[in-house]
Amino acid sequence: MALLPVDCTAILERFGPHLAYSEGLRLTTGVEPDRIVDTHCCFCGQQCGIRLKVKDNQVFGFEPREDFPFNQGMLCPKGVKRYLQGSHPDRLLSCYERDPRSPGGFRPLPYERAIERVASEIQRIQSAYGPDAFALLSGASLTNEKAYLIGKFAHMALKTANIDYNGRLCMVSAGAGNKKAFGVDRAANPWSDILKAEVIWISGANVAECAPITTNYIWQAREFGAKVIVIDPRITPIARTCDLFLPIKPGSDVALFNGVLHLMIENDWLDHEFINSHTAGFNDVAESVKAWTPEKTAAVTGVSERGIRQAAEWWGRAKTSFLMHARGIEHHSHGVQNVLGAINLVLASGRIGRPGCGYGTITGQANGQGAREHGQKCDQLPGYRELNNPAHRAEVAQVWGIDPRELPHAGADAYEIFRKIDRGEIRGLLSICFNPMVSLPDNNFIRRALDKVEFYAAVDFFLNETAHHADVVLPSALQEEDEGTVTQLEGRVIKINKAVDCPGDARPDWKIVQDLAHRLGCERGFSFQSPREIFEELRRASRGGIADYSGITYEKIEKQNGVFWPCPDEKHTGTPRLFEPGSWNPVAQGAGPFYFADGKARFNVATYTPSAETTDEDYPVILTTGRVVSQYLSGTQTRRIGPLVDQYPEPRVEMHPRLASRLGIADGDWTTVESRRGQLTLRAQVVTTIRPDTIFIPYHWAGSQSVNQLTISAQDPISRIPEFKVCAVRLRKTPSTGS
Ligand SMILES: Nc1nc2c(c(=O)[nH]1)N[C@H]1C(S)=C(S)[C@@H](COP(=O)(O)OP(=O)(O)OC[C@H]3O[C@@H](n4cnc5c(=O)[nH]c(N)nc54)[C@H](O)[C@@H]3O)O[C@H]1N2
Ligand SMILES: Nc1nc2c(c(=O)[nH]1)N[C@H]1C(S)=C(S)[C@@H](COP(=O)(O)OP(=O)(O)OC[C@H]3O[C@@H](n4cnc5c(=O)[nH]c(N)nc54)[C@H](O)[C@@H]3O)O[C@H]1N2
Ligand code: SF4
Ligand SMILES: [Mo]
Repeated sequence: MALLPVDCTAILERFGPHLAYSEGLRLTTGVEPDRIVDTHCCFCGQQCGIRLKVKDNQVFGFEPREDFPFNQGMLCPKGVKRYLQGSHPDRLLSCYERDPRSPGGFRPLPYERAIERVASEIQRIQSAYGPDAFALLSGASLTNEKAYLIGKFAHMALKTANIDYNGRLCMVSAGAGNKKAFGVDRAANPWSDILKAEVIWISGANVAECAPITTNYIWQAREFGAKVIVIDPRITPIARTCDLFLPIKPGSDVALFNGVLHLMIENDWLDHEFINSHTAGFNDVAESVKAWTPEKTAAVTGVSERGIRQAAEWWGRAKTSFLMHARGIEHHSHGVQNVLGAINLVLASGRIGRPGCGYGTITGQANGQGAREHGQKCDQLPGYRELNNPAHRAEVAQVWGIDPRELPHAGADAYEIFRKIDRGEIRGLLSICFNPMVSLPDNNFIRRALDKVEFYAAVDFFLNETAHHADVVLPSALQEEDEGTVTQLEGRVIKINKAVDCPGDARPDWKIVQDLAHRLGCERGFSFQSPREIFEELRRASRGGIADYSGITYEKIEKQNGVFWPCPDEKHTGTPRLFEPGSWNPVAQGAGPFYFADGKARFNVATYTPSAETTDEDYPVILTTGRVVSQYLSGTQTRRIGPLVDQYPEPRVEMHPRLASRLGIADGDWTTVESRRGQLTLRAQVVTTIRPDTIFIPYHWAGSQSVNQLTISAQDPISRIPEFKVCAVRLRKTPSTGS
């Protein structure tokens, strides 16, 4: 079961001679499909519409969907190749249990025996150490139905407080910032509003590589005359086509936002009417940004005063605008402060809730939005309700038919779960759709924790690097092997349709979880026959919550090609623009557009603090990390798709020629990068597109190539997101790989 970055042999053997590319991205084959299934891409949060071609229970090709309003016939390289993972030889087709004597360290296990073994370990651990000693980790690639059921399983069957999901590494800073400022956590506008914006502000988002279809919206807006401002320590592909690029020092965005607000106030580029009628807290924020003069802002951010003034003027004077950000400002130990700083600029301008006046975080994973709404976050219940709120507990307990006192309270976040394992407080772990050995920071610590845990079971369709440490592995379904709903980055709930059956013993996650619940003696509440039945309960459980899906049905999604939440009843068509006057809002009840009792948005003082680890004589260079276009997340899926591997075969250390020459490093040289937590050796990629004080390494690779050996486990105190975007390193030329 070694990871083989090969093209999908089975598919190529079968259909290879017929494969041909034509019309740009469109794949044509000489094979006639039995069926064509309209669905969506399994990868990023944009959820492009895709049409899968199926023959003999195998997906062998695709077409982009012209009819889906978001991508309108476009796809990125990952979407184009996504179906190649389906019949990869590494696909898990049966359950496995650890057995050091078997080849690869695992031996196959019948499904029922695997369920039996996991359930009995859960019972053993929970009766010896208490319910919270067994933890669950889940994921945002899961459909709403799966996310909902996994949350219910944790809270009602296991009764553990300790469930969290991989969105903890992703968008929680944006979520927390949005809740503080707007009372709700969802993109405020549909992406079509980008087209009407005069100024587009992009902070910390490598749009062209990570949200490729969004590039098209931005470029169309440029055609109509929009000015594009990009803030990033690297000249990313979108930055190459922008009108103003601010090469920020990693970790200092909140200072930039405060500096721009300072200039907006000084020049009276404010919407006083909006601030007075629709917001609270402006005066405190105005006071707090007084100190952020252009001189001070420039000194802290490394951006020129001229650049700061230009950005403030364009933003300040615009009539319409769209501000978006992604992990570049969110992956920080002060990620929430960064987000609040960004929102303050939007609120001061008054440009939100109207056509062409928008704001949103670019979500990450397929269901980055929906999977953070239905109860798999460590403090959450369905409908974006809170575990520690007595009214919310009562509402959900009623739907589940239990006493609210049976529900646990908020538990540990995804990283804290590993600290608790290390301390012996958590003894057992089940992960579904999460690969912490690659994706969590300081992953040498994660490995040590995994060595300590008494029992670990993983559910995945590939044996990912964390599952290598498992005692039992259960094979799950690929996205195209089940149906369900997903909520894409605009807040539009869409439908994933089943194209093929699961191979071998693999089955959808919800079935595995339900079988476990049954084996634990929990039949009641876990008797769903289909994702549709789960969705019907989710609708009821979310009714009256902030993320209200109660008026959404599978039929309405098909008919409307997606439904934006909130959608409180079956006659309602959904809410594309969240804060539009007159939009349905369960909290303000007509008092105003924002989700607080008085209907007003909140300005929040956004405080600058340096990153947890700053550079010094020993570790003089900033390391920042992120993505490349052809690879996806921890790489489990895309490192198995040959053509994507060919595009970017191995991680490289991006560095500026000035830094490289100071260290005697030439392009392609082996370079050892070392932090206080670990080291790795990769080839250098010398580029003029990065700040000379910063290096960049993509994180999609495992083992000795994993950059998370170096990163720091500092977390934001509010959102608990790890600081993936800044740590201090030193580097040197190395004669060879050293490995
Ligand atoms: N190709 C591809 N696409 C993806 C994914 C993938 O793995 N591969 N993953 C999906 C997921 S889950 C996510 S979360 C999104 C992520 O999408 P993005 O957030 O756009 O991607 P990242 O590469 O993590 O970081 C974005 C940018 O932040 C910059 N940056 C680093 N530090 C700072 C800083 O302090 N300030 C500012 N302003 N910028 C900074 C980096 O240089 C980088 O260009 O992409 C989604 N789409
Ligand atoms: N250094 C650094 N580290 C980072 C980041 C960074 O920018 N820099 N970004 C962070 C971000 S934004 C994210 S989102 C995380 C992602 O981190 P992870 O969530 O660990 O990454 P994935 O690759 O999505 O891992 C999920 C696993 O789920 C499996 N999977 C996919 N779909 C399903 C499904 O439907 N069911 C089941 N059972 N399994 C499934 C995949 O095969 C894979 O093995 O990484 C974070 N880590
Ligand atoms: S942009 Fe995202 S959703 Fe669209 S094809 Fe690419 S990975 Fe898939
Ligand atoms: Mo993410």
